[in-house]
Amino acid sequence: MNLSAKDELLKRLLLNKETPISGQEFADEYGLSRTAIWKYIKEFEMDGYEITSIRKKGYLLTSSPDILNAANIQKYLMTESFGKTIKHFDTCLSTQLIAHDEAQNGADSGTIIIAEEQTAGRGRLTRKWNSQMGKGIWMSIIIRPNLTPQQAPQMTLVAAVAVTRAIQELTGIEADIKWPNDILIKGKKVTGILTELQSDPDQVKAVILGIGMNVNQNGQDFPTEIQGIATSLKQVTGQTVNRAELAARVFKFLELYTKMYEKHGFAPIKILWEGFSNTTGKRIEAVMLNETIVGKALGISDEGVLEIELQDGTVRGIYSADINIRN
Ligand code: BTX
Repeated sequence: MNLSAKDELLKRLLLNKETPISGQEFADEYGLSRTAIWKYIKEFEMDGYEITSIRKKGYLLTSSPDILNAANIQKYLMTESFGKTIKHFDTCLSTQLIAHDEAQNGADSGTIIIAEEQTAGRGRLTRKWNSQMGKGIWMSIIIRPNLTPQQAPQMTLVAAVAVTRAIQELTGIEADIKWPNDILIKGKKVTGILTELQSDPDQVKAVILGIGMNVNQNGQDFPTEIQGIATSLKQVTGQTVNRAELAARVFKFLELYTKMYEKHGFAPIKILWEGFSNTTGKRIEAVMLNETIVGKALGISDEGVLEIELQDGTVRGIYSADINIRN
């Protein structure tokens, strides 16, 4: 995707902590004047970035107000273990890839891999997840719950409830959950969740929970093909949201609900989930790999399976699908 000159300049400053960015070279590359570059720098400073100007060399970023590193997030942390270890990357292909390696190497439950930008962020079924520099929360959480592989999809619902509660607590906005993994505001996707596993045949070794939250994008920051379906918290609230604080709230609820789930099973999560669901009671179309069915969503079972009543009155349990709401 093409970034604006201003966004590109910020990205280069963020990625080049050692090498100054030459204002003249950048201006030439973008066909701008040096004064235009200087104005961008002043705007970044107004946003809280600290930038040093080195004579004859260029600009160097020395401090950033809104970086998702451990120091910034841990200021807000209210957990026992989630977020105690945070590995932060300016850019990476996908935090899921790094988290899988870390989990394989024995990372503790609650370890977070988080990035400012993903260049190959992924959704389900090899779909792409747009993960623009500095605008969202792109993270993978390693959790080691005591679960069988069959139970693991329930962790998607645990995460969906945690994210929705965190958004509600920090911004006052009540988002909807569309089964199984979309968090929507006014029908547009603000967060996606991807649950992957490392497992033995009868015991999960690690759940790698990928959470992608759109936080501070403006509408035009999204690629055109998703502008109609994606939204960010900034677009909804009209205000810039503190990403580090939001990430810490997600960890708080994720730890709380994971513990609740391990102790009391899925029943309390189901109640919370139903409270946020925009799927239950609706006429829906469930698109699966090999078939599409239409019916009324009755709700989720005690296992987290979506139950759909078909036209002939029979009830089908769906484990994984894309849901389109018909009314
Ligand atoms: P999903 O398969 O349900 O959704 C993917 C679809 O959502 C895409 O095909 C596209 O239509 C749309 N989309 C892409 N990017 C965005 C976006 N930023 N906002 C709204 N809609 C979008 C959802 O998969 C699971 C996404 C998990 C992303 C996290 S980020 C951290 C971790 N690392 C990683 O590579 N993935 C996860």
